[in-house]
Amino acid sequence: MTRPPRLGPDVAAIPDYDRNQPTGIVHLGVGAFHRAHQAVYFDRLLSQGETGWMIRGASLRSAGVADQLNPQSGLYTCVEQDRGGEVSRVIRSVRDVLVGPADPRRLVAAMAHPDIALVTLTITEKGYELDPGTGALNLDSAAIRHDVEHPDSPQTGPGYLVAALARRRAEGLAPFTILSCDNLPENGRRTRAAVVELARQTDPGLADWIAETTAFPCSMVDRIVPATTEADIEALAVREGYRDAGMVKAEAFSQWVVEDRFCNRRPPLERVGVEMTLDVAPWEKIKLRLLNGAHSALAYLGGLAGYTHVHEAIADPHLRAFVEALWDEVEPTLDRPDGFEAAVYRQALLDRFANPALAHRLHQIAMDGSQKLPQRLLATLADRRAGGRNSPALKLAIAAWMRWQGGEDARGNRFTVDDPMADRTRTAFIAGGGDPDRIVANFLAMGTVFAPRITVDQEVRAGLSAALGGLLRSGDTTLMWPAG
Ligand code: CS2
Repeated sequence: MTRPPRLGPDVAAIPDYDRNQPTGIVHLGVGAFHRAHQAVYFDRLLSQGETGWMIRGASLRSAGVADQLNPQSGLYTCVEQDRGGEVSRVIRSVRDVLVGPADPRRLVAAMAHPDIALVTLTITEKGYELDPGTGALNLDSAAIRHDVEHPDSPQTGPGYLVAALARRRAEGLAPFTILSCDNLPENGRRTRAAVVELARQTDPGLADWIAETTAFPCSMVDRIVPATTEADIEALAVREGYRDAGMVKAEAFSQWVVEDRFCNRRPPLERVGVEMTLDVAPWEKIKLRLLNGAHSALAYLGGLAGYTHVHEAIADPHLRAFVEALWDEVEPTLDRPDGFEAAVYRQALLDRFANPALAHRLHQIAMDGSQKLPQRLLATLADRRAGGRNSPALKLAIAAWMRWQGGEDARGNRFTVDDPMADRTRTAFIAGGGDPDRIVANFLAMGTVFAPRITVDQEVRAGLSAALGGLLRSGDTTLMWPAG
């Protein structure tokens, strides 16, 4: 059998728009989520005849995506997978991919180019170098210290933004709009805090200029994008007759809500289904607490029980009842924007989680829990305590995260905990010597994850200990919650 050709302009039958047009966007963190979300919206916009919104992608760590996409002229396939079947579309909005560490100055120069009006970000929660619990820039981080000492050849997302803005200011150019597309609460405000604070370390005048001139709109992004596997690439090759090392797969559902506050040219995203609004915060909270909160809870509790995928975990009657109880706890903490109906939203989430075609691995979601827990579960718990409400499902989810840090499921299978704080969380777990009170105390002592209003709360402490004690004794962690 001959090997299928690699995807490229001459291989796929691609409907046309002229890709030889100005690049208006630099995107930092060109992973699967960006390729299945923002880049798809911009591809649609360009297909409608809008110009000036091609994307220059950038990786801040490895050359992996550049090696996948550059030989394909930036082209890749987005495969939508639902129960009804699959729909593939070749996405053309990414021109090429730069690799930050290979040549940091080249990336800074690309961002400072006069055509660039917008810098979008999916650098993951940890990429902002903020304390997850407080949102303050982590000035002790080695990467931030590097960027303070070498502002012209940065390593971090905030470092690149500061370097490029400094150059634009020096050259008399307007700043670009900075649009965070990560699952952080008030992601625009947090990005602004990180960038202004970092600039202040080296150039207070620049910090003031950024604070006055640069817009950091908030945005809520939503699409489930499981990691692509080699089997997915093979299956696409069989179906389409070409090999695409950069393919991504996603559910059909996609949502993007963007705060309408730009300081430079603004793409007319409303033409391709993006909701432009003045206040994103209620939507962010709904999504972080209902979708991502349940995702993380299922990852730890379902993962400890030995499940591999989201659709398998949500089919377990105990875990399904647990997720429903968690959502009952979340609901009173939400501000309800017009058009939001909790019952409809929850049912849609259940259907999305149950999608077997995605094969979304719980381990993918379990990653970086120390960065995710504050906005997904801990803030909800704190809000409920302030309202005098008990939260057994939230406590069980948080206790399951603590148990997960031991790196062993309830059946004794070992796994690697993938988290920037894995050493500290593992020590917190091990040093507890199997005593739930001590383990919980060790975790609550981590000020960067747990806000003070949680750590000083004796009722929360006792509830977490009781839940963790049950999890440590249980050979089947799903039984920790009664089936509905
Ligand atoms: C998931 C998210 O991996 C995770 O932590 O919860 O990536 C989730 O799939 C997306 O936010 C859905 O929009």
